[in-house]
Amino acid sequence: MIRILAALCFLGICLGQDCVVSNIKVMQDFDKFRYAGTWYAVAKKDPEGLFLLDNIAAHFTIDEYGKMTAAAKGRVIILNNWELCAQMFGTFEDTDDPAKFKMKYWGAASYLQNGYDDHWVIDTDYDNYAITYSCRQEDIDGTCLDSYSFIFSRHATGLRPEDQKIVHQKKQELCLLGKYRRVAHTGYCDSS
Ligand code: RTL
Repeated sequence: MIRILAALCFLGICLGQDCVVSNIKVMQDFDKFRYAGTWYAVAKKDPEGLFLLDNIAAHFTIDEYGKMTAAAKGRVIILNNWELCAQMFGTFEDTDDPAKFKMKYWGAASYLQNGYDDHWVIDTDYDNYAITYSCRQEDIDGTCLDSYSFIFSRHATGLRPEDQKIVHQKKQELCLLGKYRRVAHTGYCDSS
């Protein structure tokens, strides 16, 4: 019996984890004012297609109307072999859930990607780590077919060991454990 329970637990069933996007738990009582400021991506799970490669940092601002905006930078390779530091901008629309935003984004240059993505804050302690998630395409069973996720830190050097434990748990809840790659910070975008 114990073994069967352990096996079910291993499959995620006893964690209440079914990988359905609408069942994903997000940050409770999210406070965008505390989220504001600079975050460095220390790990990411990529979506399909072109994406930010590394040296990714984002600065979130709340304007006088309470609307959140962001400026982000990251190394990209476009047109197969043109490497550059992409300067990106995003505006966030509030939704019924304070931790779930709709993000309109575009690049400083017209040849950079633009789009309209979910921006869900899964968890944060505001001072050290934040985990964001975006599902671009849902399957008919409600699970996600194309997602990306960032592990952000207030420091480019990484996360504290105590935060890594929480992040590991959240990756599992997102059904993305093992799908993240470390994001290098080499100074590539520092001068642009
Ligand atoms: C993140 C933080 C908040 C601001 C913005 C973000 C997303 C940027 C994306 C950029 C993709 C750029 C590409 C350029 C190549 O043409 C969530 C980091 C805007 C998704 C692929």
